[in-house]
Amino acid sequence: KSDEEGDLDLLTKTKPKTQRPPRYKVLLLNDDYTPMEFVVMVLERFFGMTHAQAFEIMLTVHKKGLAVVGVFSHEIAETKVTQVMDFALRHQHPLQCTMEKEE
Ligand code: NFA
Repeated sequence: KSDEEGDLDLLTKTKPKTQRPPRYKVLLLNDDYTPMEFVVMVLERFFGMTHAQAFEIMLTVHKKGLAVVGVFSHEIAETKVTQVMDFALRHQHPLQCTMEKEE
């Protein structure tokens, strides 16, 4: 550290922030047509949930309109969204999955 700066940060309590990589919430959205069993299967298959966990989260989405189904790095979150959207499309269900930055 330069002489000019001295230990001012010590007095003013500025603390260098340690950067953490941003995290992304993956959201599942409710709709009127996708079968409940299909949503449960999606949560088991792509988010590693047990059947009981998957059923519980599915019901939350159904009742509240949406739920966070996981929090990941940008790359993993994108992969999850793509996997769910591809799978839903292949089975001709309108299920929607999106991601958003945490905080
Ligand atoms: N609302 C859908 C139904 O009643 C079930 C569903 C749950 C869809 C969660 C999408 C997400 N068949």
